[in-house]
Amino acid sequence: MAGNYTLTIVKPDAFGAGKAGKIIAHLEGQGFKVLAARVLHMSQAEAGEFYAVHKERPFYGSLVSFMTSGPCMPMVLEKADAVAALRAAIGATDPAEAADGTVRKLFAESKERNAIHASDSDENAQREATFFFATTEILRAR
Ligand code: 3AN
Repeated sequence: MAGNYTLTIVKPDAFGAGKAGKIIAHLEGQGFKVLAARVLHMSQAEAGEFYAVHKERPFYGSLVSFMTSGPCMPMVLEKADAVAALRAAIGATDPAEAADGTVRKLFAESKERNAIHASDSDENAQREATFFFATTEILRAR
């Protein structure tokens, strides 16, 4: 299934503002299928591990504290060429630079509180999907 799925997270800003339903509807309208979904409030340790790749970046501490500030909604999404398709659908990291019609242009507040996460490679999609979901949960939905 490599290449056909990716991991997204409706982040605490968007989830807390009641935008999860609109974001899911937006993505389903573009042909993404939800294979797995859950709501959780990440611990510092969980968010720190999820974003370990950014450990040396100046915004790491702030990112971890934002991602643990409230519940979020990880989902595994299926579509052909899913990683690239979702990156295009969410838009640039900074909503001020995101193209019209992208999730971040429509729903994000700022470069940090930017509504949604999307895996940036097939390798990370696999790591991130199995960070939140058992492989069986993902396969069962297909
Ligand atoms: P993207 O989410 O577009 O892949 P990354 O991987 O560069 O962006 O950054 C991961 C997350 O870190 C972003 N979604 C955003 O919440 C946060 N972030 C990135 N750059 C900054 C920044 N300059 N200041 C604050 N937060 C940032």
